[in-house]
Amino acid sequence: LSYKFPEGFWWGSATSATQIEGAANKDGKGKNIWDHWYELESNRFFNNVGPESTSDFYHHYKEDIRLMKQIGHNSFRISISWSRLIPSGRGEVNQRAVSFYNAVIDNLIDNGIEPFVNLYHFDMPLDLQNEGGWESREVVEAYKGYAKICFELFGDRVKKWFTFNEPIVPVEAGYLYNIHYPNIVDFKRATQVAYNTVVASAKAVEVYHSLQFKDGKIGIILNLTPSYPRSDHPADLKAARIADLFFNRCFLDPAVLGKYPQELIEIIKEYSELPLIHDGDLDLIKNNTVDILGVNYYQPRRVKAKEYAVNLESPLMPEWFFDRYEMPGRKMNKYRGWEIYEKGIFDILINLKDNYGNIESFISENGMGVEDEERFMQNEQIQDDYRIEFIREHLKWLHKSIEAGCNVKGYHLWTFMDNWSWMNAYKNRYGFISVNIETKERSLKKSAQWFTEVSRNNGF
Ligand code: BGP
Repeated sequence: LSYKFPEGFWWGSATSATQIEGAANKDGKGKNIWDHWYELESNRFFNNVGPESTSDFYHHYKEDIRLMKQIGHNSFRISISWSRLIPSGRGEVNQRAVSFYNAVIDNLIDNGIEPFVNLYHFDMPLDLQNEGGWESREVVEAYKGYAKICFELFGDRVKKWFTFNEPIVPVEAGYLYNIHYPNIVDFKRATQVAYNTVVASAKAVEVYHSLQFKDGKIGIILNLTPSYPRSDHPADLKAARIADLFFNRCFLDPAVLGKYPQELIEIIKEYSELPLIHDGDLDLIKNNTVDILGVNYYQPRRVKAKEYAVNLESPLMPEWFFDRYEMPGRKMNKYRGWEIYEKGIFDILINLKDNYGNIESFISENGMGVEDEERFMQNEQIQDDYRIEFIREHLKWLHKSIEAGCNVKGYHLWTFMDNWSWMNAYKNRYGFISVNIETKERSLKKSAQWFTEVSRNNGF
């Protein structure tokens, strides 16, 4: 083997409740913002494929876990659907949801697959959104209560917990760029949402640690997007630093170091207002840093200094401070339009080693979305050689980072099987396994077979 990984390396994949479970209106599940938005906008956004059925993991989980085992997974990330477990977000617990998650967790463990469980993957219960969502401190308290219930119900068996997946996404998509529900464009409110999420995460960490589970760890999953400046010119360097502050460090620093970067505070104070901070918050954040960090990595951000002065009449956005830069010659995923830059994974991990105490981490998402993947069907199998190459090249850099001393423990692909996605429905396929959306039939792509060998051999 040219690339041998350390003993016990975590091989697997990740998914989220809303994207795979289906059964969105069944067995007592309450509505979340996605169920609601889908009802409102299905024709416009989702080609009529929605979270109500998607890949129907809810009814196929046994078969899916068998497939996971077959392709060599030793770990798998799910998320719990808050509105399935607690239909109104607080109050009564839905016992059918408890049975479902117990069955999934037990089935994974029985098959030698360690469950990694995330508490929040963009899926606010609708009743709580109607109370203000993440802008409301009562909702933060409701989340704390939900987290505690999850730990108490499943913490005897689940040893890897995550408070949030990509908390920047609801901020950007829901409160800045008008892409996700509640479709608000307001920097000040976005700042409050981001801040309250950090507080909520710290509260969940505090509760988890107070329950003193043996061998358990709790972390957060961040989409760390390295910001590369166009040149060494000080203005470009500053632009890249500011992009990094807004998109990475606003969550990374409080979660891992227990404090916000001063430069970010100064920028926000100068152009907007700091969020509402409650007494004791800053100590809470300081004292409840995470044990482990999941890193989602898809593509870098190429930035340069602004070419033209900001229009001060336009709404405040992070992009006030930098422009995007189309680097000539960059390698693209031609099936989706995202840049592929494998070394980004190494740069992120070296940064964690050098500036974040070499916190224990793993790659919690990385993957390649491809439109119309059926066109690569041959001999009844999707021949996704492009995905094999994509994973292999990222793994090489991951291996290099381990050699360089980075404390990185695993690799999870996004995703196990094709699933419904927030804005693309079933357009971009990411899975090792393809799913026929009509019949729900599962079949292994070529990459699944390749990955089986990699995980069994612990390298390639
Ligand atoms: C990440 C999310 C996932 C997933 C993935 C792919 O940001 O954590 O939920 O959807 O991106 O993105 P998309 O489905 O938009 O192609």
